[in-house]
Amino acid sequence: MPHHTVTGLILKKYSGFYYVQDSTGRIFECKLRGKAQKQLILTGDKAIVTPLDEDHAILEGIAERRNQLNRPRIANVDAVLLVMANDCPVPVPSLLDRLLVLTLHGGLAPLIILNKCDLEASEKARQIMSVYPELGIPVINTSAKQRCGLDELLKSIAGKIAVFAGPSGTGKSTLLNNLAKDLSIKTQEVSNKIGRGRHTTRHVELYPLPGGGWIADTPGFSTLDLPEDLVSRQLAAYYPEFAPHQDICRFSDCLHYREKECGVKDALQSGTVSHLRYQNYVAILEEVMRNERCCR
Ligand SMILES: Nc1nc2c(ncn2[C@@H]2O[C@H](COP(=O)(O)OP(=O)(O)OP(=O)(O)O)[C@@H](O)[C@H]2O)c(=O)[nH]1
Ligand SMILES: [Mg+2]
Ligand SMILES: [Zn+2]
Repeated sequence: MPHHTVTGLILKKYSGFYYVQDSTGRIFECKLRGKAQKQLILTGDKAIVTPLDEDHAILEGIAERRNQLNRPRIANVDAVLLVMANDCPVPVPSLLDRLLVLTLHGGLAPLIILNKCDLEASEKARQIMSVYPELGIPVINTSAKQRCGLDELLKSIAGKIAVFAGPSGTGKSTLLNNLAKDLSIKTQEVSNKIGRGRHTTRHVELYPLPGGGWIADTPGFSTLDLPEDLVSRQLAAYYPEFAPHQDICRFSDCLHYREKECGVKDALQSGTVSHLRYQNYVAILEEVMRNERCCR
């Protein structure tokens, strides 16, 4: 007798098991059917499973993926939450711009979270507030500590798959703990380990949000590789504020770098384009050009 299959979302992979949540909220611990399936299955993939009982199922396969992030490894992401802190640590705008380039290059929607708004804003945090919202990149102020701004954040990611990214110590895990609805899976998993008190993010896991949607944590980082397939000509496209000035550039393939008669550099002189953003653009551009020269 053929069993009926159901579809669900892969919340995590753990010790050879896949945890799949169906539309009614049931979570199945799944084993992959046979050894035939060699394809990489990721957290965030839409799975087709055959339930065996209330809690167990066989993972038959996955549906086509909309997109895939490599850090963390997760599929079908709708929003990347770039978390910076008002202070402690002070935001690093060059890292933020690299994250933005990476996010936009992946075709994903970025959202900046400026956490720790209970602390006085550092100079760099004020810069972020003055530059990015004008570019159409939303900035949400939060305090995980005082539980401020969390409703606005929840509203902007409702029904979506969102993932945190950003430097260490900015409060990603604290935000997650304050946002996620049901941390039973997480608690369970910590106790399985060698009794470590702190939750260490070694695998990618989606946590359900109140009001629908899921969120994943990522360990922080201080450096970030650029996408391997990013070419110098593409980069300006990830700087939306350059667009209105490019028509004035003398060369249609202007990189807004060493060229003369460049509309973007004119806009920089007149203050329409921010120096901070342009500096970061040039730094990334030079790195991409170096890679193009030596590695391609
Ligand atoms: N003042 C203040 N401190 C906060 C806030 N959110 C988090 N913290 C503190 O900041 C420190 C780092 O928080 P985490 O949540 O571990 O930071 P993280 O981004 O997950 O760091 P990594 O996992 O290393 O990437 C902890 O001591 C938190 O208590 C906040 O809104 N305000
Ligand atoms: Mg963390
Ligand atoms: Zn130009």
